[in-house]
Amino acid sequence: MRISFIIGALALSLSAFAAKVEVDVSGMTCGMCVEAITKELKDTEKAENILVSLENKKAVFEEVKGKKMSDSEIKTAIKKAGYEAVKIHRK
Ligand SMILES: [Cu+2]
Repeated sequence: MRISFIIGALALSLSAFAAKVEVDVSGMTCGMCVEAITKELKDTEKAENILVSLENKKAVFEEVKGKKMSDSEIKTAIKKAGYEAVKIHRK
């Protein structure tokens, strides 16, 4: 009973620290761009809850628990889709 409490508390604290990443992306012009970037981020298997906004020119996502995504990995994924990650913010 005590152990399950500890595991529960641990899981809760881990999820509370899921790193949020916000990327300023240049070059997006339409919904296809949004789809291409979403796909490339998804394919890294390190990003979840991916939200790409054409209006805000941003890609926002959370790192998958236990997986770290470096700035260069983010830039590479965005570049693979055909766009540029101008700035990366982490929260
Ligand atoms: Cu497009």
